[in-house]
Amino acid sequence: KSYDYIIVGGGLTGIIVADRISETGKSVLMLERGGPSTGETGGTDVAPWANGTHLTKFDIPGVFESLFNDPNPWYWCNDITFFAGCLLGGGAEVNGALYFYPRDLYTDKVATRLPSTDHPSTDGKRYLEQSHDVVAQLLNTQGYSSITINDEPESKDHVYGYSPFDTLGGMRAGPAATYFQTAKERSNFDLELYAYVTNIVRNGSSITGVQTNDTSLGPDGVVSLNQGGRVILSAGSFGSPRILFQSGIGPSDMIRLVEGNPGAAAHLPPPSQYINLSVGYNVSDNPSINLVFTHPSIDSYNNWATVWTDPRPANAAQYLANRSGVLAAPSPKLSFWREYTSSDGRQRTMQGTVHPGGNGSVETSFPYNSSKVFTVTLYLSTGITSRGRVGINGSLTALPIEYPWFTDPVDKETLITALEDFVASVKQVPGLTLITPDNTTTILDYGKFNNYAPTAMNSNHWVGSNRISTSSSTGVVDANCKVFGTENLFIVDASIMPSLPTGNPQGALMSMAEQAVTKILALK
Ligand code: 6FA
Ligand code: ABL
Repeated sequence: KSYDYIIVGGGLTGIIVADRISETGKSVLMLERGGPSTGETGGTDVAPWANGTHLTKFDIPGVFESLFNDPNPWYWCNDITFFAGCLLGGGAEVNGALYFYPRDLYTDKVATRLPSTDHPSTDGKRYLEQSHDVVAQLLNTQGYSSITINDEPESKDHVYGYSPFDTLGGMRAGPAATYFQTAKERSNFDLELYAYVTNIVRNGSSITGVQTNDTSLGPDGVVSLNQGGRVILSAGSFGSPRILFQSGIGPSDMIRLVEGNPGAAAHLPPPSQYINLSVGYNVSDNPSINLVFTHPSIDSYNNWATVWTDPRPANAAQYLANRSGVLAAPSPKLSFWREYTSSDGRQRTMQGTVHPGGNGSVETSFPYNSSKVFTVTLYLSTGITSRGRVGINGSLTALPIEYPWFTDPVDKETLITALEDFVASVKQVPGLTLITPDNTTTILDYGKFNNYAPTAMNSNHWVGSNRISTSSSTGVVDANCKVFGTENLFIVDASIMPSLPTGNPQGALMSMAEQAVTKILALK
């Protein structure tokens, strides 16, 4: 069987692309390397306390933090050195579900398909809000005001609000619960799970199909395009670059690594057909740093340690009864923003996220009560100038070759200023104590990361490794998301986004995917 469109990757953006294209009647195949995720998609990783239901790890928002201490974390991609979800739904199944409408893109379509909520419990009440209230008090002393965040996407200076999520009916939703549900009803839409794409098959600039590991899908595992067909890569910021390298597209040092791998080398086109593009360069991720506080009012919720195996019985019963209560929401409780004008004259945005618990990140010589801690993550977002590079090693593992955080010292200086501003009025909130860093470490020392591992600045928001641009010397795809130097290869995923949005990126990425499909379908 051959197709008009082959979508590689059934993650956050790939599902949207597949749904919107299948809507037109074109034949669409979506190839996803992982298996099912939520109960609705056939996932079976049901919580031990939800026996007899279809409520999996990916359905129950309140088990989010347990994804990071699961003894068998099969859902993380095993050949990427940072967190990425390799299952149907991709990152949207394993993320914190924070969902911000972008301030500068067209989002009506996305918001109609998947509206955000800042009160995910089905009874409309909010739970476990102590850390929200304490930080709101602190921010009030600094001139911030409270807003409903997604009602005013433009407001990103001195504002805070209840964190909004992409849950529906007290369950994790994302594209798998929305766009995928309409796509899968169409007879012109096919999905293959556990289908790993290594490379695209091409004749010079003309793409003829994709190479998979599944020989039931076609001769030697190759799935072919129909005449005039197109391949769209949606394999993510690490996954899409790796497919390009294995297709002879990218910088020569990366293609050389593929040539050195006998299995992969066999699929490379002849060197005369290599396309030299800056694949992997220009990647960015928010630098972030955690502060841990204690306050007598806080319930740290056992640092989320038992939500998967043994949650508080009343909370489990309430969630099972009607998807309400503490477990209907992931950990974040409050989000806030402040704009800075840095010493280079550029505007940079600081974002903060607050969640109860310390997740083992507490380092202090202070005596403190671990049942009363909460974490504030400060990120630097829009306006950052630091960029890194992602690529592969000789075993084809995808990884950062140059870390993207603080390659420009002005980014670092701005985040340190933001940290100092944030803690400046701690004493004005009765009972509030900063415990990491504690009073033996100044914010300046902490913010210089003398004791802070560079990779701890990771935010899992990698964008830009195949950035969209006006020319092949500065980017990988053109304004229609088409890979330079090809006739029918496109990329729509986080890798094309040239710089970070003001908040956690999934809302902006979904909006981007809607726009991208519109452009691709308009192309003759
Ligand atoms: N973003 C938010 O907006 N809010 C959050 O709260 C948030 N939290 C997290 C988080 O807690 C974690 C741990 C992570 C990892 C990310 C978070 N993000 C958050 C970021 C957000 O999820 C990502 O930015 C977003 O998912 C990126 O969307 P993409 O579509 O670009 O990429 P995905 O990883 O979602 O999908 C790629 C898909 O391709 C996967 O399903 C993968 O299995 C598949 N794939 C990859 N290579 C393939 C191959 N060779 N063949 C076939 N399939 C492949
Ligand atoms: C995001 O956007 C980030 O990518 C995640 O790192 C973040 O979750 C979520 N949203 C929620 O804010 C954090 C967890 O809260 C930590 O417990 C965990 O150690 C960390 O991700 C791992 O990167």
